[in-house]
Amino acid sequence: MFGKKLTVVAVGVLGLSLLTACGNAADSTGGAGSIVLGFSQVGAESGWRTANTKSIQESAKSAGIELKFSDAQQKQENQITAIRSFIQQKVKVIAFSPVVESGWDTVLKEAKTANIPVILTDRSVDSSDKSLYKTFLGSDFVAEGKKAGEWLVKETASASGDVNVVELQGSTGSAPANDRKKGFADAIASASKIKVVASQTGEFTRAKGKEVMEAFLKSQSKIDVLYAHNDDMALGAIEAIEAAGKKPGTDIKIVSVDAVKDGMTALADGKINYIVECNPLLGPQLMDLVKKVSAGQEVPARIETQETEFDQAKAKAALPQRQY
Ligand code: GYE
Repeated sequence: MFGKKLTVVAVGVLGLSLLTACGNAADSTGGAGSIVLGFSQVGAESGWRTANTKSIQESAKSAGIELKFSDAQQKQENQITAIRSFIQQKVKVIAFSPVVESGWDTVLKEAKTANIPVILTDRSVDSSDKSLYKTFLGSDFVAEGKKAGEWLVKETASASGDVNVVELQGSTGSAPANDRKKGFADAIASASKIKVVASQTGEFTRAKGKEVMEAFLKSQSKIDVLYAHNDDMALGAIEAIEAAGKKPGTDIKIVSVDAVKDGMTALADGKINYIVECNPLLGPQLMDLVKKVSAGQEVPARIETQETEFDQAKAKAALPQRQY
């Protein structure tokens, strides 16, 4: 009984110190001598994000790194507040996955002035001053979009008429939305019959993916293909397509990015046709980088994640071992 009360108090204090800007002037190594890492996450918008958060939390624990985790709920202003709070708390290292690409120079300069190294993970920033962060660990989103486009070019090689594509973009201004759009557009540029007839943000969520697909189905007389910047939006769109009496994967072909379990299941079931993988399990590599930069070691400026692609047969084979 007494023990239980103590736990509640401890959790309360921890919650408070995560929320308050100043906290209790923790030193940079933390009480037990472990490294303190301040991490600002994008939000909880997708299956990818959930897997990414879990990977970061678990690997911090097993690396003995004290993690101060903050969820920005897809808002840049929340991330800027979190980063400022980490600076005030004098964490040893700051890592974050920027919600959008632009507008980071001021807060990154503040971290630099405070001598706190910053690691970008998953998404990057468009700052021209590369001294504002130590490294960027994550995927090549242009390459992902290109792979989706290349698949479509092959898939429709023998189609006689126009191939009408609708596109569900990720969150506006985010690196994966900008880059996946660009990579796809580049890959289909030479195939003149492939036409993107509508393109709108679905904010990387199922709910918005469904809503925007409903609107596309009303406004477009002929949709042959859906290109979704992530699986969650594709899964939402599948609901809209089925509600409109059409068969996803057959009447409307679907290509998406991520390869999370629900996406892979829809692929194996024939409702999605192709998925380009984007690996969310960045935690172990991130903790390794945190240890290196906090020890003042040099790290490569860019570390790219290794990824593959899945068609329906490959998804069926991979699904039993899929962790996320
Ligand atoms: O593809 C999407 C998530 O930044 C790579 O963000 C990440 C993207 C991922 O919401 O599902």
